[in-house]
Amino acid sequence: MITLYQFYRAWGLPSASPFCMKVETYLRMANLPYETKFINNPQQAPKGKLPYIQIDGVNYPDSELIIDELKKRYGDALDEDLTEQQRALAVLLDNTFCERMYWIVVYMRWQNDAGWAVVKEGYFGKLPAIPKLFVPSMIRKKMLKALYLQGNGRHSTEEIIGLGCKTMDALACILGDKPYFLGDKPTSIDATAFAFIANMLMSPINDALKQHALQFDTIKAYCSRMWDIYYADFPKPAM
Ligand SMILES: N[C@@H](CCC(=O)N[C@@H](CS)C(=O)NCC(=O)O)C(=O)O
Repeated sequence: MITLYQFYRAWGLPSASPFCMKVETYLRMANLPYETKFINNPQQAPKGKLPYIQIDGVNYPDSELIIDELKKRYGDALDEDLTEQQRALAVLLDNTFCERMYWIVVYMRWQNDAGWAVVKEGYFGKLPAIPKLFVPSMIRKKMLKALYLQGNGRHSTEEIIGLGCKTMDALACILGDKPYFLGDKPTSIDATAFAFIANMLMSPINDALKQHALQFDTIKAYCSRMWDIYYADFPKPAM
């Protein structure tokens, strides 16, 4: 049995962490039976970040390495028909979501004050009174430091929204009128794409980036389609 360790569910999403949602979506897409264990503190994870999975007592951290491991162990039926060029595009799309979009989402959640107000309540609202006094600001400080070191933390909100919209335009162009990112059939890159797109379109943070993405009917329909197929057991959040 595969055990997926991830954050507690939030905002009506399978996870407010796009990386956790990416792995859970992949498990569902690949029809791999799994159980979920929820934890609050990523310091308990092998590399201090979530998600990680456990198979036969062995831990595998990092969404990309997890999916590589799952493909190696259980086969890769989802991607078997892809051409070499499509496989290459999938790698670049994964990099775009996980390395570019992620830091834009992090900025809009932790550095932008409007996003932070929603995150503070959504992530920490249920903490007992004493930790609630210092845990949110402690973690925000850590995230702001990470953003500063990564570089996005040095930009204004307007600059970040501009960069995010540019990437969203490119993603909408690649999706085009296709039902899935690489064609008529869902492939493993859709686990990543859907996790990030849902985390932007279905989160309660109503920023300019979300408003921009919502202008693409194709992106909205994609998000809705993926939800209906893979999360029919969850109520669908509004967009
Ligand atoms: N490269 C990792 C990134 C995972 C990641 O950044 N997870 C975040 C949540 S979205 C986390 O656990 N952060 C906790 C921390 O940095 O302390 C992956 O693909 O799984």
